[in-house]
Amino acid sequence: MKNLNDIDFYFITDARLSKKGIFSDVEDAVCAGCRIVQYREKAKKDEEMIEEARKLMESCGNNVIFVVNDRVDVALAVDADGVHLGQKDLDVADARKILGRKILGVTVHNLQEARRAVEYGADYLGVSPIFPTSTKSDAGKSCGTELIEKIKEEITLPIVAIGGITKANTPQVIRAGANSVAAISAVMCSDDVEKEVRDFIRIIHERV
Ligand code: TZP
Ligand code: MG
Repeated sequence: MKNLNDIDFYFITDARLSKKGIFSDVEDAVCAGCRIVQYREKAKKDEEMIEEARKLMESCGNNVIFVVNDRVDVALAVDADGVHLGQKDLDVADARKILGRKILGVTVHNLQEARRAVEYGADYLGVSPIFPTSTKSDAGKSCGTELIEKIKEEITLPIVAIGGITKANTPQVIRAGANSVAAISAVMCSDDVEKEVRDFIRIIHERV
């Protein structure tokens, strides 16, 4: 069963940083026990994205949530489980209308954005960037784990922390209240994606 309350490590594809390709990476992540995969692709043509998304969705099967970054149209075309949107993408209120009951994740950088995302129907929040990152050039100033604590005080939606996350700083992020962490470079720069994802999942569940 797909349930946002079960997510721990949140896997995001990155064709530029990948060593073995995104299809192999997603298979590895699923094998490692990851419960949510985001297809993130900024450069390809629509039809190629749709083809890739379809293929990745097959690897995710019936138990792993599959969401598409940025592109509501691609998500609908492949009947993905949902979409992840940033503040510069389609507005959350409009996206909710289009998506019906599909999962809607929204990146937030402060408490006001978090409140608005909740009000207009987000299902989970991506809090970003927790630490400095070079993977996303326009990620903005890092908010630290303090923002997770602040959001957690008044919002009950699952929180996915992203930006500069490593195995070493994951305990601090989970202690602050994140339900899940996403890490791109920390996983992609390894030759063994499956092992990295397994390690992250173990660390997330360890008593911290
Ligand atoms: N959104 C906010 S920060 C980020 C994205 C996609 C990049 C995270 O990459 P890394 O390598 O885990 O810092
Ligand atoms: Mg976006």
